[in-house]
Amino acid sequence: MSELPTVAGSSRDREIVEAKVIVTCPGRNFVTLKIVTRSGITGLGDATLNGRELAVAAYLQEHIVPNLIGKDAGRIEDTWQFFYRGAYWRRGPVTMTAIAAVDVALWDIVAKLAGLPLYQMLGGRSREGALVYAHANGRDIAETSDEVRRYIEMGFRAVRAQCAVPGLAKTYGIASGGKAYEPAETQLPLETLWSTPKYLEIVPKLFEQLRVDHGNDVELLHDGHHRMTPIEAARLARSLEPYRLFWLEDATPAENQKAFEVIRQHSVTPLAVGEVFNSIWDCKHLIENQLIDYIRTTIVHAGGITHVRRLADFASLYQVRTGFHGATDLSPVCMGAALHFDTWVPNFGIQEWMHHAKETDEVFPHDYQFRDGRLHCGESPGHGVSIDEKLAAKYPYSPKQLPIARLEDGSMWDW
Ligand code: KDG
Ligand code: MG
Repeated sequence: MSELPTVAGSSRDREIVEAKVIVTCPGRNFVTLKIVTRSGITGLGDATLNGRELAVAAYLQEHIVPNLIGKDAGRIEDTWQFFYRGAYWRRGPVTMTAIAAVDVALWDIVAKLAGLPLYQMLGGRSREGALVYAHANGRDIAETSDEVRRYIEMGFRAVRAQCAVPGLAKTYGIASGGKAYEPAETQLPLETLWSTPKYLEIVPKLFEQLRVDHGNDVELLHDGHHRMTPIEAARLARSLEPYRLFWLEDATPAENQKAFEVIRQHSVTPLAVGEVFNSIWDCKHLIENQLIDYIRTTIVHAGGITHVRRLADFASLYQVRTGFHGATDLSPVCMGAALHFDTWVPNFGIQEWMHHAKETDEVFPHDYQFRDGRLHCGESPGHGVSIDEKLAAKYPYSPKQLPIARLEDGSMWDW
């Protein structure tokens, strides 16, 4: 191919000469792909798949890195197609997370070469900042309400609220021992007990009290963590209608997408789903049948900016808006890329933001900043997130997995 010099350098300057997989645990585990071009520009992509980190690290190391060396970093689309179509084995969380890491790192490089913030490469700014929601949780309704107040006082306009379920020893998403809650806490999965009848008793009472305590201005959200059957989810969605939720998330496991028709038939509470989806094919039926209002599929777990842009454009045809997953197990690199995407995407809804630990923020210095209830992605070229590799090396990988749920009779239950 001819050497056409451009503002962004020649294809020789853009040649990938190094690709490195960095695994680190500053507060929790993260996998990061760093790509370096001949001209010395570096790009970073998040490759973290909570509890299955080393599967993606090995996929990258063994199957992707050897194919990257010598490629032109400017050929983002072709590289995406190479790894997606070329692998024969399409989709799935491990593959799509690995492809996402490459894709985000390449977008980072190309934006740096152009000297532009990444959102500018996507089509420019559509809004001043990305509305974010924080996580409030508590051991009872009063404590959860205090937490909601604390976030409102910090300037948040949207808060997700989760409350411990009376009669259950431990509820996922509720902090223990005064620490912030962390999705994956133990080396082997912690076995917890679950009761949907008990859960369905407390949740409407929680939101009734939150509206009494905080009025109607704040947006309130809730996550069902895929634990209900379709008719239980419909009952909850209907019972929450007076409290005007921004969304009810992951009401049922989403393999059975017909379930959303049942919920829709009974309720006008907006529905969000998709943090475990990996491709546009997982979302297609729900979106084109208008069974959901927000799609949560993220850049890191669904093939990167290149694929999620396609998904968001498709969703826009049906007035479905984005609401990207942003728990602590998605690294600051993913958050930086997501915020540039959020700054551009026309059908933006909201962005989740669970604060990372101090050590995580130190290993991944970033441009994004919180102001007036929104996150602002920053203006430096690329996605605005870097890595301190020396510091990262001080935090070796420490295996951790998500808890599992069993019913009170011992049967395994859904996430
Ligand atoms: O890895 C799983 C967590 O990210 C997830 O359980 C958190 O549901 C979650 C959320 O909405 O942030
Ligand atoms: Mg969730």
